[in-house]
Amino acid sequence: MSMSPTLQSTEQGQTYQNFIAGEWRNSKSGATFSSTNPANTDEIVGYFQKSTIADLDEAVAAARQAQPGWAATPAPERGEILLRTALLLEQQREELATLMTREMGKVIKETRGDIQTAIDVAKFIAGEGRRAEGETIPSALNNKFCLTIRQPLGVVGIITPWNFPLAIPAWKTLPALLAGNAVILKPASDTPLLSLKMAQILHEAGLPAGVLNVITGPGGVLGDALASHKGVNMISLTGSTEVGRHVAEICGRDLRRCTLELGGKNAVIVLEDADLDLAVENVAWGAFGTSGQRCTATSRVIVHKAVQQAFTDRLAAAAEKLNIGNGLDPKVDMGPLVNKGRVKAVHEYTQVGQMEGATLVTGGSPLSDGEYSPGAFYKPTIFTDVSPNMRIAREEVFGPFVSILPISSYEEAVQVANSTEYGLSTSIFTNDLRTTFRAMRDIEAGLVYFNASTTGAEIHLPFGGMKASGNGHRELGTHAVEEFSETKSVFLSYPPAHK
Ligand code: UN1
Repeated sequence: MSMSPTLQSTEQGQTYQNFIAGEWRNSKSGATFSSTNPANTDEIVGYFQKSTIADLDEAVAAARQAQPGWAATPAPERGEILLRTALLLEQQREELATLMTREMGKVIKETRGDIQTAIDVAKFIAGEGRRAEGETIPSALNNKFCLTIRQPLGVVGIITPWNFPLAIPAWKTLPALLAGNAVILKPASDTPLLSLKMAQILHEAGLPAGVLNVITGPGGVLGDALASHKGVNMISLTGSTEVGRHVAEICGRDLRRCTLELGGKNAVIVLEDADLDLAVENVAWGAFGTSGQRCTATSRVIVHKAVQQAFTDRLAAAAEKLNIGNGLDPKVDMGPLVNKGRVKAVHEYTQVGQMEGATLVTGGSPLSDGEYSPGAFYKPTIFTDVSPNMRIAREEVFGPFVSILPISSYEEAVQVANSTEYGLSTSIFTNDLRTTFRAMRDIEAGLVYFNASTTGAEIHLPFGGMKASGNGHRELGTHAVEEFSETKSVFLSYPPAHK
């Protein structure tokens, strides 16, 4: 297969193509859009295809054509391709991390982690190719044997966000492929580059043409068309709760399988007996790491009144110490937001917090002077004396923005923690074993941490949220491949012959 040179070099402003049927192709629209560096929006990272429904139709046709052959390939062989992918990703880790920081903004230490997540997923899922694909289960009847087999769904449409430009595309695409599906991947328009890189690497690793197709372009048009396409059997989306509801409605009309990972309003509970320095360190990381742009970011701290002042002072000191700048500089702790639109959106929440009567402790404005002026920077922002009914206590901000809510008991802390529509990740700082076990039971969240940040999920455990943080599915973990498979129950009877 011939590889277009477009992905080989990373000169500023080069044009990238869609990956369809094993080939690099321009969009039929003839139009492109640019992706810029959020630390310096004058720097164009690349131009990408502004794809249309005609391009999507081509991608779906290619996927449908390739899928039966891929499904017929033994699962261990499918796994081998993922293992080779992991090794290629390892070789290119530094180059890919640098590109990701340039395109998305998060600091190089974090983009290395993002690539590492993809490597870990590739290795873990590769091994799934050699596991039994089903169960054998005793029958209730004589002379009967029962088993289950797992089969691919067909073509899976994957829609990914910009905050984990490789990790999330990888953790959806690789299990979908291992299960024998063909995939159409539509990455976020702020960060399409790493998905194209992943396609290139998978094909170098031996993935047949048409099994993975990547198209870039406007989420509204392409997302809706993908979710309603008669040639697509399933949608897997990570994004906002608003977009998730919309996509689920479209899928619902055709009863198309749809798995959603959506927003969060993740809380850290700091009880009276907490190790305050440990709590401060972890809240600073959870709230300001990735500039707060994670679905698992810490955006509320529910803190016992007895330690509220001490905690707030120490957190403010930690926030003010953060070195903000271009994430490629290894001394920088926090990079920009993904674009200037996000800066505006976060700043609106600062104004909402002030109008609602919460106390601004630190931050609360964009950073736009001098070296910051061409970038999308916002100061780490802390509000205290926030009450649970305020919008800044309920709505996902997706920025370096944290609300401190005082409480006076464990019971009140749990009630406040559970009082939003979301249920993704909650952490509790306590040294009391009884409180630990009660919280494990009482917290309404798919991820519950103790004495740690709300971020930092491990790929071999199920990942996902309760309530409006998803629609009841879990990704990753030991059942990652099931999300992308049909299960068939098989009943074999072998009664004695009739004569
Ligand atoms: C997300 O923000 O969409 O636990 C996922 C974490 C990451 C995953 C976040 N590993 O924060």
